[in-house]
Amino acid sequence: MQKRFLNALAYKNHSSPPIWLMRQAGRYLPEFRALRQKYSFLELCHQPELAVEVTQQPLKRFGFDAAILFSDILVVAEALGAGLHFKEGVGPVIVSSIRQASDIEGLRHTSAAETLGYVGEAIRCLKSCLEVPLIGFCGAPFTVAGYLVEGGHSDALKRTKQWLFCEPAGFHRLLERVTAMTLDYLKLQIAAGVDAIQIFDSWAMHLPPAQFREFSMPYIDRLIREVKSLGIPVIFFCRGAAAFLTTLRTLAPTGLSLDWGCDLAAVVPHLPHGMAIQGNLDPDLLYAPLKVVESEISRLLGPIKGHPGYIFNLGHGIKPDTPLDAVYTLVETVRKAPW
Ligand code: 1CP
Repeated sequence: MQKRFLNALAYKNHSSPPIWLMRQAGRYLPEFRALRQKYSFLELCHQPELAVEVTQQPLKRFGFDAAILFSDILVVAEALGAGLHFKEGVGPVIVSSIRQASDIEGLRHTSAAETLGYVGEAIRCLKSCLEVPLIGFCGAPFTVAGYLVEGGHSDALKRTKQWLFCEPAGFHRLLERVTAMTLDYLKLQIAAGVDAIQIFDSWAMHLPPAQFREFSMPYIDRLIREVKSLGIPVIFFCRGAAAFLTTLRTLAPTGLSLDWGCDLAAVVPHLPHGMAIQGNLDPDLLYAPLKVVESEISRLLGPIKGHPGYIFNLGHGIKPDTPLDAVYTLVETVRKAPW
């Protein structure tokens, strides 16, 4: 297995930075859209042979240094029995949203082995054929709870914030349930063979720092400790990290993935020694002329040149209408960057 990505997580990469992209498997790829003509998004997740094929699509095209399992953070909500479907042109929809503490009783008591075994199957199959490390993942409990409460995408998490401000104890109970299921799910992924885990706190930026410390951090901390105790490196992606930097120092992920709102060069000197860093090109940059793509990548990489724990990535998921030319240019520019 080619190990540049794992070497960077271990702070031991001495060649040009490894590269993978958040949401690298997905709608910007014509081969993904072709499969989506035949199967729904959840069918692609649920059928291991299809999830394996989709996971490999971006590797075949771009030769990334890591694969990320094709799935979604919301399969945990589905496993909990909340009901999940993806509406064309809208996104995820939770069938029975959780609006108050009494709704938590309606969630299913189950194990990951019982409800998410198909993910383990896809991982085992991928491990037998991949030539690069495989990243497993989950949503941060706060982000998954946010989807459960809102019932789908939300611009401001109004109901979730109303709940946590008005009745914090009840909201913590929901976070406990999601965390327990998520832990079980991560253990299943690790037992099946993933080489690293990434935790996505995509909705952290809706919380003020004090509430991030109370409602997101302790649960993430638990996930990080557990994954590390199993000998697997863990990356934490925190959207809105700039607002939480001092607080984030108290977490100990193997690597921190920054969103595009952070100044990477300014953040790095303040990270604990040995913490890997991932990010953080603005995905919208990929709409720019290719010359601009090249120069902005050089601008990002200049100050971090030679860093043994740096992993190139975007600062959030790649957008569905991203031109493929820009992705080819991106990969080539990172690979050729002086290091
Ligand atoms: O074809 C389609 O219509 C489905 C589009 C799609 C895809 C390709 C969704 C629906 N999810 C995914 C895959 C996915 N989601 C992966 C696969 C691996 C890869 O990265 O290649 C991963 C890691 C995710 C993670 C995910 N899902 C996050 C965290 C990362 C982020 O973008 O912040 C979130 C928030 C979701 C929820 C979700 N699932 C799908 C959509 C469109 C959304 C976002 C909805 C919203 O805007 O709230």
